[in-house]
Amino acid sequence: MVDAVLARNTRVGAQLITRAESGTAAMRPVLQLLYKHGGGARVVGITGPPGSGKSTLVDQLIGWFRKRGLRIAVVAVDPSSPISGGALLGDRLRMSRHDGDPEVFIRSMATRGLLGGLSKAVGDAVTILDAMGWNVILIETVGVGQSEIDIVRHAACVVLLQTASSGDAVQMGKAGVLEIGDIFVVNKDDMSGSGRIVSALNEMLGRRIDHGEIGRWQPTVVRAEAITGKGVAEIAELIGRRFDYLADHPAAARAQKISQLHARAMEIAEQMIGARLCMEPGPGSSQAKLLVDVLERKEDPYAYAEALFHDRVENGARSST
Ligand SMILES: Nc1nc2c(ncn2[C@@H]2O[C@H](COP(=O)(O)OP(=O)(O)OP(=O)(O)O)[C@@H](O)[C@H]2O)c(=O)[nH]1
Ligand SMILES: [Mg+2]
Repeated sequence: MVDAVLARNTRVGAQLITRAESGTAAMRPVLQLLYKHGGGARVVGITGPPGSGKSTLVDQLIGWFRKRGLRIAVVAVDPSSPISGGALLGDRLRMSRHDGDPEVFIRSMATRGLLGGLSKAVGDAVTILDAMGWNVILIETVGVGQSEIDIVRHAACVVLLQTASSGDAVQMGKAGVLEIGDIFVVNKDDMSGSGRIVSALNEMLGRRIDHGEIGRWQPTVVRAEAITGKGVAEIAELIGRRFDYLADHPAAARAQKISQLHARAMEIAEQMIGARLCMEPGPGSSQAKLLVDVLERKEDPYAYAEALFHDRVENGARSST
């Protein structure tokens, strides 16, 4: 399967992503091999509030990149809804004009049935797609809070969409979402009120510059109409410029990668610890007495939690090494 993926077999690539999603341990050596073949893809996150035009923009970007001969993979992520059929179906429809193009690969991912978190699954999907040699990997995800920020951590360039109607930049600022944007797009510029959001964003980004970030990558605000294609060339060129910037600033690029890899490993470790803790659903025999002590208030729940952690995670680790 690894050979098939390295030979860019998209059917096998899709199968491996499904297996990675289910969190099976058998994927570990596969991912390990594939990771060594990666590193070439430009990974771009596209995020923003529900309905802000992310899929429409992704569709336009696919068209722009295809004209330049690039091979594109898209991961459309829906972390918000447990049964995301509707939204993801919409995504598929909006990108459907690329359906017959073998140089375009579109994959949807939802929370349902995922063990160990969506962000981890997206990381594995990126590992697989990167090894397949796609030039650009676009990750589309709804941007509303921390879990979405985790997802865009897999990207070296983050495009953040806003619209006048979604439009409370202050709210986004509070959620910490503004910090992660490298390129800001005020989409649906055909609708009224986008001027206000452009000024609000520029003002906030200006403050970022005042905080001693001169000489670093300076985010730009672009006005766009994804539906007509207005602003798309500028966005695509800015994405290119972001990667040029990273190539010209290897120390900054390396620091970003290192912190992303650490965050990714923390996510994986957290899942490993969780799996160890839950290997038995109830108390084991050695813990049953302690639980009675908690019941009788001789001990408290923290003491019981520590015992669980000690037995299952610490001792579990020792017995498996
Ligand atoms: N008026 C206007 N409508 C747009 C524009 N861009 C996208 N839309 C419309 O906005 C709606 C939502 O677009 P999507 O591309 O699905 O938005 P999204 O952010 O991917 O939505 P979710 O994935 O559901 O969060 C669709 O009906 C689009 O046709 C634009 O520039 N102007
Ligand atoms: Mg969408």
